[in-house]
Amino acid sequence: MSGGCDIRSTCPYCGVGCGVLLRPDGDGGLQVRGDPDHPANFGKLCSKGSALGETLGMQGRLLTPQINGEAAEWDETLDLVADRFTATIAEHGPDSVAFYVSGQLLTEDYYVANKLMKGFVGSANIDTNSRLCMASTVAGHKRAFGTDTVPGTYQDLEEADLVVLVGSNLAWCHPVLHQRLLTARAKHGTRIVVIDPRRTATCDAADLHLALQPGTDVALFNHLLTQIDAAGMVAPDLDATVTGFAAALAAARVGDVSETGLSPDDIATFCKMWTRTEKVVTVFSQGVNQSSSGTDKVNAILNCHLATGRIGRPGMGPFSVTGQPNAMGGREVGGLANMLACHLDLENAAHRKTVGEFWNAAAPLPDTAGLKAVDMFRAVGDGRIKALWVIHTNPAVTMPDADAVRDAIANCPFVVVSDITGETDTARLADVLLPATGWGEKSGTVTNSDRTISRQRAALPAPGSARPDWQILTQVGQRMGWADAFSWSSPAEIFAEYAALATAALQHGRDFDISGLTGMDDAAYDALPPTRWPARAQGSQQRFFADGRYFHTDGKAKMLPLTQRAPAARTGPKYPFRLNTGRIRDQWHTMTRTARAPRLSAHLAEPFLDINPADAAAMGLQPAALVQVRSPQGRAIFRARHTDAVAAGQVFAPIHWTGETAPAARVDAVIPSANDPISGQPETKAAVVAVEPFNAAWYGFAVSAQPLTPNCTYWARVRTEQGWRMELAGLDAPDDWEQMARDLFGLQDAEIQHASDPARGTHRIAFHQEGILQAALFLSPSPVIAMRDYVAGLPGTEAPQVLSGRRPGDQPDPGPILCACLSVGVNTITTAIEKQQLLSVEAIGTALGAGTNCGSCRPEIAELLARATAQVAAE
Ligand SMILES: Nc1nc2c(c(=O)[nH]1)N[C@H]1C(S)=C(S)[C@@H](COP(=O)(O)OP(=O)(O)OC[C@H]3O[C@@H](n4cnc5c(=O)[nH]c(N)nc54)[C@H](O)[C@@H]3O)O[C@H]1N2
Ligand SMILES: Nc1nc2c(c(=O)[nH]1)N[C@H]1C(S)=C(S)[C@@H](COP(=O)(O)OP(=O)(O)OC[C@H]3O[C@@H](n4cnc5c(=O)[nH]c(N)nc54)[C@H](O)[C@@H]3O)O[C@H]1N2
Ligand code: SF4
Ligand SMILES: [Mo]
Repeated sequence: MSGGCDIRSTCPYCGVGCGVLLRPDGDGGLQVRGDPDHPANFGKLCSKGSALGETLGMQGRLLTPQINGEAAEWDETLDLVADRFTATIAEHGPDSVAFYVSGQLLTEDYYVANKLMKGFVGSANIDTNSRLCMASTVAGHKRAFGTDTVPGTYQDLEEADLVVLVGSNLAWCHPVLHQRLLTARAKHGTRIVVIDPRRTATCDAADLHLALQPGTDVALFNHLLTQIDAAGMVAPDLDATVTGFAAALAAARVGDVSETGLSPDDIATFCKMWTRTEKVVTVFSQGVNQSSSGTDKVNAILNCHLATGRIGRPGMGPFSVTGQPNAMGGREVGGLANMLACHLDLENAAHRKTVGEFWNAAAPLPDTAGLKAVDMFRAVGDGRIKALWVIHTNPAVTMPDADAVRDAIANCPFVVVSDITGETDTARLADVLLPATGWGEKSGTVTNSDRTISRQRAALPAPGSARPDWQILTQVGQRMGWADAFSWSSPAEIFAEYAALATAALQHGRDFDISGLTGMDDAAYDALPPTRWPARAQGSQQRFFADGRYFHTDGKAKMLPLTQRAPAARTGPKYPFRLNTGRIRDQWHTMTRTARAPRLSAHLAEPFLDINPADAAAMGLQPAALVQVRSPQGRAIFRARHTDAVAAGQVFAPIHWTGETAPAARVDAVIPSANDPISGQPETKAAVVAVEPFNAAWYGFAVSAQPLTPNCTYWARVRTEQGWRMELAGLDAPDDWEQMARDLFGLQDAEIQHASDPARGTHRIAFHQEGILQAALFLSPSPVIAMRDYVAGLPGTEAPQVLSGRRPGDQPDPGPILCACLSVGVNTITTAIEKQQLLSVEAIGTALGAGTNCGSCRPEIAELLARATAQVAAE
């Protein structure tokens, strides 16, 4: 149990929203453990959560405001921001300014940003990265239920007999929830189906993997609806609670399930499992949302749950898992350009009146939606937006058509960026940089995927002169002339106002109810335990839709007639591949925090492109070669990984690398801005691209005790315990490799060792100072062969034999790290499986420790095990 000086808080990464216990280590750092009492995780943490303590520290932190790259005082900086926004609004109108914010903001920050823009600037030009993330779900929920209601809870996944994961890599993206599901399965045999064009770590634990053609989810769920009807599983009293069934079924019957490319057997198996299992939860995520038909995909899933009445009851229902820690909270405060606070609607005059009067708004609230993310950056690009404030997000990397977005930001007359570091692609383009306090230093609330509101609490002092985001926004609001409306002095006061507004909003009969949290004083707010909404002051807390009542004016839910649409971009001879994108286990988005922990970078140290072996062979790609990916929008370079996890004709690349970590591998540079027409969410999982070998004249692998920034065509760097490691490649070989190496490392005078092999064209160069290895560089005309994890551990030691690139003969090579917590490598595991005849993940855990801490790597251990045992069987 928790010790006396632990501070309870919440993990700042994914929407599972795990509780953590923080204990300052007295050295500016924090010890982080899972909170055994938090209802999201009961003490568990994944690899990212367990490594939180290693991501803190002052290196790279933004400590003072900056104006045009020069340190500045807060007062002059805030005056400048307020003056420029005020002047721009006066000259060009309220719609000439915009805020682009984030589902990682705390609810209190978000509330202030939204109030400032919609209530006082008088524009709805505030949008958030949730547009790239949850917008299709929001729109789908509103179409079906009348409100953006997530009806389920985590416990439903544990009580279900069948869990269907659609476009969700739960094992890597919501690891603790995935572990909860697997624990429940061990107890009562839950069956798991994964619907994903790609084989992921989540598939390792699945009974059935449906690798459907990208973007064909509507065809599949439409077909399921027809099978529900054919099996007589339509809820008998459906008309009492749901409208639109007949039309939805008629549209579904027109559909053609063969578009999914799945075998008739698999389709039949899936439909049988679904129709015959009452307790079914359908989890969905970005494979559904990030699509030009994302909202229809959401409704296709909701249709099936509504038709069968499998919603609003324990162990069943549709369940959208949120990505960011406060994606849900942002929806609640109305952070999207088309929403008002507290699940009220911008277009509804009565709703506007309630909010406008409550806020004592300076201007009439805007009655139409503001610019959604993609349109917002287009408007920045064509000069309609003249002042932009970006808070807690990195759009120069993560927006589709990212090069165009980067140029738009660079050319905008006035750009303010609030971040914890100035070293991001977006921050580097700012006129004004505002230092924000980060996780561990700030205080407020977040709402996770199952509507549980949890406190984040500060455990460390603000570094330098950093301030919390809510305070920065408040101080700008005051300076723009609205001191009374922006007068809070703590997050508790903001939350109190927000809860009061939510209570006033209840007159409109929406779902969002936190009336039970009104009137909390500072002490009550400080002590607030995790609380799931509805948190009603009066009435029962029963689950949503249990009584068959929904939020459309007729009190019913709506099923929608849906038609399968292909992704917006079509493959053809010029762009024959379909590019899918997503996440890896141990990195968070643009890596500004996770990449600070060396062990999180050990899992996958370089941006990659997964390509089917048949495609790789047809292209003559050698293993580990670099490939160039081209689309009409731009280019990117990745390391090719040949794997049948992706089908022929499809490729997959991760989203995490940036101008700071691998400038040639920003995947969103090749993604077009093709939006879902209803939600405005861009299709970031189905671009079309050409893939060709990148004809590098040389490849390099470098390790260094000091940070380094090369200038060759391709490089990718990550932190290690001993410094940095990096992959490099260039189109032109330099005349003098030694000089090139000296320049790369900035080591003009260090002692050099150089071994070259003229026959192979390879060079190995090392630099020592006072007998200690500073840096080493391995060069080759083909991909470099070296024991990378071993070499990466050498800087800072004597390492006389570094140029061999190999561990001395008697020591085995553990291979790439698979278990980040206990640093166990792939080779160690496969060798132990073979030599010690280990036959289960548990046995491997007992023998090596791998997978026994956070458990995030257990699916991959299971895959190694499956491969090894298959090999044995074949022998
Ligand atoms: N480790 C880690 N975890 C994270 C994050 C992170 O950065 N790193 N980010 C968080 C955030 S903000 C989010 S939004 C979530 C995202 O969580 P997920 O949605 O689970 O993650 P993704 O990898 O984006 O995409 C999920 C899957 O969609 C599949 N997919 C692509 N196209 C289709 C399709 O047409 N149909 C179907 N059915 N599937 C398709 C992809 O192959 C991919 O495996 O993760 C959260 N958790
Ligand atoms: N191709 C493709 N593109 C995608 C996706 C995809 O699957 N494929 N996924 C999309 C999705 S779902 C999402 S959610 C987005 C995520 O994309 P982003 O939100 O752009 O990525 P992050 O790296 O999370 O950016 C957060 C920024 O906030 C900063 N920060 C950290 N803490 C604080 C703080 O307390 N205050 C302030 N002010 N700043 C702070 C960080 O340093 C970082 O610069 O990417 C989207 N883009
Ligand atoms: S699953 Fe991992 S990343 Fe997500 S909240 Fe929990 S510890 Fe954090
Ligand atoms: Mo997201």
